[in-house]
Amino acid sequence: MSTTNVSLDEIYQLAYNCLNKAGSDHANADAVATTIMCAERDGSVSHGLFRIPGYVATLKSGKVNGQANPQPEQVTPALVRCHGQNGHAPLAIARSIDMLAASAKHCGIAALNITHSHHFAALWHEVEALADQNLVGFACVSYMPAVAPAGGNEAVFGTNPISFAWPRPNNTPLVFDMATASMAVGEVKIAARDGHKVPMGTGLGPDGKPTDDPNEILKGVLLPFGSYKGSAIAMMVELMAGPMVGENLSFETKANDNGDGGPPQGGEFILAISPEIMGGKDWAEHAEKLFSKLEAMDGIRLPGQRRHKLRADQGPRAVNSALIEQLKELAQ
Ligand code: NDP
Ligand code: PYC
Repeated sequence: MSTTNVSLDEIYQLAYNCLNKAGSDHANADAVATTIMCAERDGSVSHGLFRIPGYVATLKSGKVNGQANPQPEQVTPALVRCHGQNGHAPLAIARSIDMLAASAKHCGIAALNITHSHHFAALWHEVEALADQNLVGFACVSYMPAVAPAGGNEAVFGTNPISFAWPRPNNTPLVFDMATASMAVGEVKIAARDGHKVPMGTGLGPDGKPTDDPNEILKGVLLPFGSYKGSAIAMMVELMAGPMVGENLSFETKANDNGDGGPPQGGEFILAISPEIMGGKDWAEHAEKLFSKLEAMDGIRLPGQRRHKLRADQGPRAVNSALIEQLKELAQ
């Protein structure tokens, strides 16, 4: 694969220019371009610049409102709601996180429901923003059917990621962020683009048979991670990011989508918890006992550590050259 070195500023600017040219106003283009730059910076390549053609397609098709002006509202002391005004999700999230954090610091636990927004990003952004305020964060979002429930071969669930962050004062937080599918669609697409196989168990081809060919899986279905256990968690996400927040299930989302290839409309559920109110003053010290034990073991690393190590390097990132050329055209 041919790559081009691009600085973090250039990544942000290229993303911003593509979105702005396609109709996003400054606030919306800035919020999405920031998540794209952070994804590339942290090595979340499947949710970095790779996603820009999809974001642009939704602006061009008119599915997404590039002028969305989402305003979070305090529904109860422990519940914040934000109608995304059919915009891309990053602006609604960015504008709502501080209200959610303040609610959790007051009540001990608080939730944020985001509706009518289009999520196409890695899910660690929102929970890390909570951990930065010494709060525990949990988030989940649904998608469109891409994953067969355990035992089946027909897609019903989205790739339905969940993310979790635990704050570590004076350290980077403990964060995991994972599709409840064996692999995110974005990762399967990157493997197909770069000519790599994927592990057996990732998905089934259109004939319903297991395969390690990402192109066949993209025509067939993904499998949930961990068989029926991952399938149950994917189902939980359908409910928590759907009916629980007043939004669609993945199969309903697909029925309403215009097929432009970009993010569909959906809901997101985010939970924030104050470990100090919940567990007492020594919460951080106590948790460190677990992290020290894990870090002392051979072959173990904490989730999130790969990204945080990459983040420390502020230098240029090697990005697929054909993608850069495609984005330069979109930005013109
Ligand atoms: P991965 O399987 O690559 O990683 C999942 C998690 O496991 C990460 O937190 C990762 O940490 C951690 N991890 C990986 N390897 C190890 C290891 N050896 N030891 C300990 N921890 C490890 O991610 P997915 O393919 O499941 O998802 C990729 C991205 O796709 C996510 O950011 C997700 O949010 C996004 N996505 C977004 C969707 C949406 O609708 N917006 C839908 C589906 C997915 P680390 O990062 O440090 O490697
Ligand atoms: O990679 O599965 C995925 C995905 C879906 C929506 C955004 N990313």
